[in-house]
Amino acid sequence: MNKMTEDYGAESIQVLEGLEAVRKRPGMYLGDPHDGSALHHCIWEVVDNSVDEHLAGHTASIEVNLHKDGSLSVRDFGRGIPVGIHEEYGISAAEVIMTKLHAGGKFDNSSYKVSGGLHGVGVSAVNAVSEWMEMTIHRDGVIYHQRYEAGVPVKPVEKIGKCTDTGTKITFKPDLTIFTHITDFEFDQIDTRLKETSFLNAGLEIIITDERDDEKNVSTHHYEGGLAEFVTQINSNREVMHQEVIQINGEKDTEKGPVTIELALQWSDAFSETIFCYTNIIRNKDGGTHMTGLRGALTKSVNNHAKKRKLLKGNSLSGDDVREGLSAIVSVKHPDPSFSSQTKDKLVSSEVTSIVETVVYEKLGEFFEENPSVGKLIVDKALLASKAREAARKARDLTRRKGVLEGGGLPGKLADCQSRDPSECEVYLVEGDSAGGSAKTGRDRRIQAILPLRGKILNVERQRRNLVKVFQNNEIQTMIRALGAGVGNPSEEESPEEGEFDTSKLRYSKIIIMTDADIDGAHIRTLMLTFLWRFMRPAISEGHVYIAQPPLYQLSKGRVSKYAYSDEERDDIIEQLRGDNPNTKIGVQRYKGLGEMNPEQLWETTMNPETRTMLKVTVQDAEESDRMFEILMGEDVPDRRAFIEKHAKEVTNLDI
Ligand code: 0RA
Repeated sequence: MNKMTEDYGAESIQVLEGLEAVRKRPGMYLGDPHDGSALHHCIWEVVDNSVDEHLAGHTASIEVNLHKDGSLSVRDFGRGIPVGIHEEYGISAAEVIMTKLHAGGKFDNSSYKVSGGLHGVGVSAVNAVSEWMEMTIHRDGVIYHQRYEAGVPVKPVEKIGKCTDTGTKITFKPDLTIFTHITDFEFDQIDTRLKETSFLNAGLEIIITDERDDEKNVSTHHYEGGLAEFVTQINSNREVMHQEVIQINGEKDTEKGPVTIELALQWSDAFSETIFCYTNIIRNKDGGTHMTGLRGALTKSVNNHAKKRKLLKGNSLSGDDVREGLSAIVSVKHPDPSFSSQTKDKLVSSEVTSIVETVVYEKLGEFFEENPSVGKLIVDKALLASKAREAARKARDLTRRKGVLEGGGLPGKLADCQSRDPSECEVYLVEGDSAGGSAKTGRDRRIQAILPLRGKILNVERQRRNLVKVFQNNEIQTMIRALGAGVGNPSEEESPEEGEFDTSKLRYSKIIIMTDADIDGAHIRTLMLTFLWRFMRPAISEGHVYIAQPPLYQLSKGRVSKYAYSDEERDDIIEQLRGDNPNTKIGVQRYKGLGEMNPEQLWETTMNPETRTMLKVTVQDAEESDRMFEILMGEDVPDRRAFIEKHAKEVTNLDI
């Protein structure tokens, strides 16, 4: 064995150990491998490298393809990963990047680290959790190629042809011994995220092609307008309060190098607040110091303007009030940022707070000076928000006191469970008294409580300015008292107020919505979710809310009876029951309402914790959920109509 091969071999072993760590603990490097987050993180990791090539000015376009066999490729037209022999490792630099954990940092090459150490774990971590990966590089007129299996190169980098262009293509197939449950790439999630990437990189074109269905699905993103265009798009279904998106740019030199900030913001008539924060093009979903700086500056400058123009009589406006209806993007470029975790969900570099705060306060002040009428609109809206919040607080107190007066506060309609240990208790919110009756009889009364709710509960989305009405509503009061954890989403930055919703006080760890399997049932379920989202959001975001899945059919042959939860399952069971005799005419009962089932059937099919299936309500994206509730449950009819027309063709199971 000559020296060269020996080195190569020794190197491989070390590399293998590095990547073995990722395979053993993928969660530490990439997020949860079971719920789709690590799976999709792999894509962002690979795409980020190509985005870097764009930032360095070498590629205008990135192509992402979802292939039929479950693999995915990312291609750019940049310089191509360097292939020369790496001094330290004695193997091709490209191979080092692909197989060495954090190899990105090893290249102390300023042209590579354009946007400043912005990467997560690097492409090698993705390689580690891939059944196979292939790298193709076009560079210096030559096509280079290398294949890996579970992160291990099958052979050294090879020349496989000639070319006239340049660029890099990485294809990988996730290893399904590592990823479970959610193992398919989700087009919508990829599309949303990469759209965001192209907004943040004005001029970069990203083309996503889903080849998995016979009919290809292609989505192209290319925005010259950058952040301002992003805000315009977020507010596209809303009435804006000023036509022009406010844009703010600033830069400050720090010990670590220059920090630049870019912001775009616009107020609309919405009730929610939408703020997206980024550091070096990476989304920080829990905000951080840039968010703190922005919020501080907003509260200060709106109050300042209100006082100057004598628009304010009483107390200062709170941050929550000022931000009602705001859509904003804040994007920071930092040479050496710190985050609270590997996944970069929150920026913690403390110097950023005052940089953002100073720049925004100054520029927003100028904007209000130049546009006093817009300033007044924003102050007036904040004043309305503040009044609504005050009225809601009073109504909430009243509800609480009334509960106490009526002795312990548990509503009469609640059939409570015996256990007092919330971790094992669950409450069914049931549509209608008759289903409620069956559920009461059929339940496990030790741990299952039943709360029957009458008919359609109030659509709280249409009462955003009239919260008093929400708190006075009977069914809603009943729910608040049964759950026992208060009501009202706590503000993120202000300390929680007495009586605001607090999951640690929940009397049940599972809140299960159980409605009929028909259109009305779906509507009632949506109304309940709307209420929970707007007034008890932590119950949803902390995973306490579930949707019961009652069967759609009972199928019987003689004394054998089976349940089907979908049309497909129904057909399968019919076939199975018929066996060899296609003429057996199987009894099919379609359940329209929970009330059609007797207590035993309800227990057996829907409520028995040992055998039931339930859907857990989760939140991928709080901002998108806000928009969906606004569109689907809010006041604006044309928006809803447009949404329904656009999505009507996706409906597969409609039973009127
Ligand atoms: C290191 C150095 C250079 C380019 C790259 C890496 C590079 C990496 C990736 C990953 C995906 N696409 C990429 N394109 C380029 C600079 C090489 C030079 O100076 O020519």
